[in-house]
Amino acid sequence: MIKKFLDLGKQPLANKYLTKNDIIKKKREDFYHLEIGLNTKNKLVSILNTISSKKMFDNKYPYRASMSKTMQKSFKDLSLKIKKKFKPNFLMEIGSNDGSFIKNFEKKKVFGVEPCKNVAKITQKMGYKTFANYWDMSLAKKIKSKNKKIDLIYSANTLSHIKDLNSVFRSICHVISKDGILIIEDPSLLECFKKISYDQFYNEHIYVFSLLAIKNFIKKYNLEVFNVEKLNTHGGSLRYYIKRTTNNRFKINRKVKIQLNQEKIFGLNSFSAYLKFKKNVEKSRKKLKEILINLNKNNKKIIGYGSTAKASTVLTYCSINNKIIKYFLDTTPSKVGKYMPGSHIYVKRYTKPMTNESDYVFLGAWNFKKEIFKKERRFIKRGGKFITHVPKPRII
Ligand code: DWN
Repeated sequence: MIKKFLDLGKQPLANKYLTKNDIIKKKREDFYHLEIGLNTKNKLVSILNTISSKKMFDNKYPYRASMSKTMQKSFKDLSLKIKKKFKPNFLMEIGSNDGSFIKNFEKKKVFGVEPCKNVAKITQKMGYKTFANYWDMSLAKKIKSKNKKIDLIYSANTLSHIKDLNSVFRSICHVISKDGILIIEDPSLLECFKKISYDQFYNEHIYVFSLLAIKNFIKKYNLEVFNVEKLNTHGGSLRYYIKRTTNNRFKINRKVKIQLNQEKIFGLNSFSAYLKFKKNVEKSRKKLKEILINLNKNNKKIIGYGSTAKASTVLTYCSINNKIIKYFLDTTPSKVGKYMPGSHIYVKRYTKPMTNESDYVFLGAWNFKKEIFKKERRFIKRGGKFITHVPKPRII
């Protein structure tokens, strides 16, 4: 049974940026009702009104993992760990994006699966075999028939984007060797609740996983989590190391039990924690609106930094548009010169560290605060102020 616990109202598709022409022609934007619910049986948390993958992950997809040093380092460190600990002969990445992970492996030892053709072209041009397809059983059968056995599959911030998780894991089981290892990483529901980072929920994030839910879900595929790592990336993620229950090469690490206990102690097992989160989100919205609207009333200039899918979600939920936030700075070429979905805030190219750009800067990419504050230390030193909504809306 699915119990709804949060309603973030009508939302645009979070990565559907508009061109100047779209704005002039007042192009109709797709909106959907963003409601979030808990599956009381397996504890999976998902959005209730989903958008088709074909509509979300098309050949104009703007996100590039390489736009942050934090993610580049995270993928490099993981590749070294994988080579040392698992020594895979042949591995696959589901959701290879612009190659930030697979580029750390020899071309003949790895291949990618990336449905967004504009993004798949990037790794193909780098010389990496990349299937520009959605991950499903038909692709799994094609891969299995043409490739030697796959002994490691990696997938970051992708499986939580695919509605049919049964097809996902059935297809993984079809291609991975009997002693193969699956490593997935996605935002952590526990961290989302602790940080009140409700912007983790949007059309692309069909699920926000917990270890509890993943453990429950993969049981029917004779899979089990044998290790789990807490990551600071993407606002607090979990990296799950998964094997077949028949694979005795790796013991269950005690970190699995520790994480499960932390999720249970927080209350992810009981609906009251979800209702408490809802209340916290509503308080957060009220406070952020108050800060931004008051600054605007006092004629303070506010810009945004890091035009994220998360930021579009927050700003739409808080009814903040280009009257309050003048523009966003962003490094991603495919976002620059465009307008954010919903708020229609213009995205300006980030070219150099800020000087006296603005009185206040809304931190859209709060998940990269450390990296950004390092880049903008002069702005901060000169008294520049950032505004964040995580964990509580405030000026920092
Ligand atoms: O799950 C998803 C994650 C992995 O990426 C996808 N569904 C979509 C996307 O979500 P997001 O847009 O919230 O991702 P990020 O990685 O938080 O976006 C960061 C944005 O900030 C990028 O547009 C790049 C930009 N940026 C910047 O302008 N200056 C980032 C850094 C670190 C910077 O210094």
